[in-house]
Amino acid sequence: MYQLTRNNKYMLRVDLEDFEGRKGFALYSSFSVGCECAGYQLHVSGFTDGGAGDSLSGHNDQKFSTFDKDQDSYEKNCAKLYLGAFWYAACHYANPNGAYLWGEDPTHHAIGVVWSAWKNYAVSMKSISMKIKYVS
Ligand SMILES: [Ca+2]
Repeated sequence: MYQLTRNNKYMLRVDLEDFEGRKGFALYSSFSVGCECAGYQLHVSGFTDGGAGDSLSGHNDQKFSTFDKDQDSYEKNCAKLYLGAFWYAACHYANPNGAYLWGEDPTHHAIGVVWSAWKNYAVSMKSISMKIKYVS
């Protein structure tokens, strides 16, 4: 992703669908990912609401954290706490790589496929996709 986005400008579209068949999206006019040397840092800005709200701007400038590489700003490992891998801050507003929970499941806080601005932290999405498009 770094090689792809480092020299050119890309926009990002995040499409979401819940288990009731409702759909929403979020657009970002600028998206890029930094090099491994900088922890694959996320750069995202220019939000436009497509009904799903903004759950990604809060992750801007964060490094990518996984089970085996904690690069988030929280004292614990956000990837382990929320069963995902993402540009966690301390920890998340969205958790696209979280556990697939088939809708609402508050058993364990925020471990699902969460897009909190739209459905809060207890609801897991049926689908989420993040697509980038070349701008210039
Ligand atoms: Ca941490």
